[in-house]
Amino acid sequence: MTNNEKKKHIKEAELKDFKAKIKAKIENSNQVFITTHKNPDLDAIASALGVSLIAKKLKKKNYIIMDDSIDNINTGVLSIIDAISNDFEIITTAMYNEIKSNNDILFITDANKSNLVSCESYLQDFKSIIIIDHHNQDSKTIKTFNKFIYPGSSSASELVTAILEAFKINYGTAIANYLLAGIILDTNSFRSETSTSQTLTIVNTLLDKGANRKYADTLIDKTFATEVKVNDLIRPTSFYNYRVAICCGSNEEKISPEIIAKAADKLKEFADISCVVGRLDDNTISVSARSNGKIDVSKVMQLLGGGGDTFRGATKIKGETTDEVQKKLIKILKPSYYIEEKELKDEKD
Ligand SMILES: [Mn+2]
Repeated sequence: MTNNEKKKHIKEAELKDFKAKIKAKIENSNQVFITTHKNPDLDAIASALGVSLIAKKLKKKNYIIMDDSIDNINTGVLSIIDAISNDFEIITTAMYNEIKSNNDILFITDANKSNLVSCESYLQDFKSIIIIDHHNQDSKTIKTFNKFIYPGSSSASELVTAILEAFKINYGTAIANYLLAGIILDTNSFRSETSTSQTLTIVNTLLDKGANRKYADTLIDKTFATEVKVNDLIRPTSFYNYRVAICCGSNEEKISPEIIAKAADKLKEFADISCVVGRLDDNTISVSARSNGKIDVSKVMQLLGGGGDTFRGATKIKGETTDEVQKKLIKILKPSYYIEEKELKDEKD
């Protein structure tokens, strides 16, 4: 395999096959539903909108299912939802329940695990489930033959843009901006190892459609207040062997998952692997982890009940303190763990 091939995740033939498959599935369905992960970010909403465009092109009635309450949705995603509300239909699972038929299909973007999507308890309703995602698969991955999953890819937005191109769908500046924002967010402004030559080719396509890097950037929460919170959170970070950065937030103070994720992104610039632990609510601790690829961070998060891909991972842990979670992380990230894979399994028992 040449270096250039290695940096391309989607093969032309696979894209062509997938396009033919979903075209047939959409055409043979009654209605198309689209969902993404709970607490949607820019990549989630942009990729879901992209799939909606495909269904529209094939003249099929389609809806995006989203159960998150407005107060939990971040400002960038909220401004997109406001802007598109006349052209796309976003519904809750309760509304889905009213309109479902026995010949509907479901697309899931930016997630592949049942526990991450709002319509988890309705998955058996659908005639087909089609997943478009860039996260690793594990035991919770929804079982379906219709998967377009490339864990080495930057984002669901990158994958969906490639599919939109395959369908030769014409879309305007707004959607191009949202997809670009999804890619910028998930690559931490092209700093991540997952931003490949293919990512940049896709970005070119979006720029040709009128996307504007500066505008896309404004959708990403970069307020001064956020920056201060991220900096406060990472102050007590400790560095361990093999350039491991572990940051343990306060056990008393609640902090948003976005801040925890941003802190992990920021710390990764100074380490091979970064893990940030913070309290989400009275009962839940959240961990975000990032890696430059030397260590598969999804394996680390799996040991704590979570998942992700080589470069990004996360988990939520109930009934523990931030300190207890930090101690577990320190233990897991001992260099010996990566010398003896076996030890990983032993520790888990
Ligand atoms: Mn994503």
